[in-house]
Amino acid sequence: MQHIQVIDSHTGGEPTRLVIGGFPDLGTGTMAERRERLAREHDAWRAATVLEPRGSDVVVGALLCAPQDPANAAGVIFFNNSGYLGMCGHGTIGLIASLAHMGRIQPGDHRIETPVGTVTTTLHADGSVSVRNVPAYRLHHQLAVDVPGYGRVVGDVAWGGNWFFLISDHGQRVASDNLEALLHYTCAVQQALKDQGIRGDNGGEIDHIELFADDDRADSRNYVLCPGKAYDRSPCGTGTSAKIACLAADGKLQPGQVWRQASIIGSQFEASYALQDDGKLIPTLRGRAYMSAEATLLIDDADPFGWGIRL
Ligand code: PYC
Repeated sequence: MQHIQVIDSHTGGEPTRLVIGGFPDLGTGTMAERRERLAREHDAWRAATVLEPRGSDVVVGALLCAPQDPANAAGVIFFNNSGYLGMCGHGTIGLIASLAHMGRIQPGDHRIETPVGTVTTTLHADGSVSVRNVPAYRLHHQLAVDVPGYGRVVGDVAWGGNWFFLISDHGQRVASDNLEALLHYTCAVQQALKDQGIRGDNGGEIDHIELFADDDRADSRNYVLCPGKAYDRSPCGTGTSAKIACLAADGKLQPGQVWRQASIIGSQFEASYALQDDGKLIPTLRGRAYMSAEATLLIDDADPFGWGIRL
């Protein structure tokens, strides 16, 4: 029998399963190097943690790691039902809230190493968490892609810690009673980008598709398709970072100005940005996570689905 210790939380409805013990030792190195090792040699542990029968398509896993730089609070590797993520905004908020729940950190600033760079977080006295993300930027403005079944779709390609295709003019109803149609449309866009060889910098796959609509209680409402065909219940921290980069590039949001991004289920992140001396744009996201479970996952050697249901 294998044992994996986890803490579950959700950030704006999107779950994070923080693995605090039981995974194989990944040794030393950067989080990118350790993510590579996990994917190459121990992927079964990812699958066992987030796939059914223990997990579901919507669960994002976060492996807590010792940081490379002891001055940082922790390292983390994010993963989901289909593979590995770069950064994860809702997951970082969940990680910080979980570390606070475990009594490992107090309110204040805490630096976290991720596979795409180190982010600075703030645990606020009210329990909310701010994340100063890795630099975000827009790579392509109003790029057209031919989407079978839908025709020409125009969107921006931007980096916010993962690669996003952001579409405002989509003709879809971005509402929680229209999830099936939104999934169908965004999966078609995701596939068309892949088939037509449209990628981010360094060949990065544009695996998140983000649709926008007006919202009564926020500056915008989004629907975000994640790799693995699940939609983000939260407003998506890296997706909101990509949005901020596009708004800044269009001159529609000034440094320090607050942008309220609502998710498809109505949860919200507050976002803003600062410009570094080198001109790079650093988004900050603020949100809140709630604890939902402390558990030990069991993998029975005799269980045919013990390492997850892979279809
Ligand atoms: O919050 O950045 C995010 C995120 C990525 C995938 C799911 N959530």
